[in-house]
Amino acid sequence: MIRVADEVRETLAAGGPVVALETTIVAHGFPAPDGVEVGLACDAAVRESGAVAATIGVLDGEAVIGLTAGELERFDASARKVGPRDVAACVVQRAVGATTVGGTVTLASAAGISFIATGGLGGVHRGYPFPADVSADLPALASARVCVVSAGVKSLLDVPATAELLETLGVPVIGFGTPTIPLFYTALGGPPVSAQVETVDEAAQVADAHFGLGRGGILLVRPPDESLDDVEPLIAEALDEAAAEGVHGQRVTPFVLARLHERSQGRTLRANRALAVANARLAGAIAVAAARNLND
Ligand code: PSU
Ligand code: MN
Repeated sequence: MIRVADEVRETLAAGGPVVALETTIVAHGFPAPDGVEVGLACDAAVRESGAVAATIGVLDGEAVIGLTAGELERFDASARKVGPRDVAACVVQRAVGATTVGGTVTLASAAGISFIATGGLGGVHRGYPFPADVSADLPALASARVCVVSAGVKSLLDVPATAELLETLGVPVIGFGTPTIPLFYTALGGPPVSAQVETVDEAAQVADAHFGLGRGGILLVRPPDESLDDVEPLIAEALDEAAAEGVHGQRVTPFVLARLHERSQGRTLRANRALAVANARLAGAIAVAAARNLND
C-alpha cells in the first residue's frame, strides 16, 4: 500500500539525503491556493540544500512517498486529515489524505526516511484534560527513528505541558542556536530545550548518536527569523470562538490557524510560510550532513 517515488527509493538505497514533507500543512494549514505554493516552496528549499524532498500523502488507494507537483494540487481543504490512526482506512477507501506530522512520521519511518520538516509540532491542547486533546504527533515521534525539524510547538497549544510530555516520552528537544523552545510565530519566551547545538554538523551527529541508542525520534527546533510578538490575544480569541462554535478534535488546529490568518491581515500566514520554508531548508542541510557522516 506504500508507493515510494523512484528518485526517493534510489537516493535511500544509496544512503543519500532525503527529507519528508507533510501534506496537512498544504491542505489545512493555509487557504487554497497558498497551501500548494507553500508545499512546493518547502520542496524547493530541501532541494536547494542538496537533499531529495519526499512529500507524503494518501492518494488513489496508496500512501505515496514522493508526490509530484501535479499530485500535490489535489490536496485542498476537502482532503481528510490523516494522523497515524487514519492511514489504513484512507488508503482502503481511496480518499485523498493529507498526512499530519504524526501520519508522516509513521509513513516516512516505514520507508526508511530519517528527516522530516514541518511548521510547528502538535502537542497538548490548552485546558487539558478538558478536552483531553493531545496531538498524535507526540507518540508517533516517540516511537519512530526520525528527526522532525520545526519552529517548536504551535503556540495555540499548551507549550510548557507539551515540553514536559516530550521529556516523559524520552524525545530530545534540540535547539538549533536557541536555548528555548520557539513558540511557532514567536522566537522567545518558551520553555528550555534539552540541549542546544550550533551547527548543522553537530545536529546531524546528535541525531545519529540518538538513533544509535535504538530509541525513538528527536525534535529539532529552529526559531522563526521574523518573530510576531503580538498574536497571543488573537490566539485566545480564536480558541474561544472554536469552543463557542463546537469545533473540537482534528478540526481545532486548522480552524484556529485560518482565523489567525484572517484576523492578522495575513501576517501569521506570511510568518508561517517563511518558517516552514526555513525549516525545510535546515532539514535538508542536516540530512546532507548526516548522509556524509554515514558514508565517510
Ligand atoms: N505546521 C504548520 N501548519 C500546520 C501543521 C503544522 O505550520 O497545519 C499541522 C501538522 O500536520 C501537525 C498538525 O501534525 O498541524 C497538528 O494537528 P493536531 O493538533 O490536530 O494534531
Ligand atoms: Mn487533537
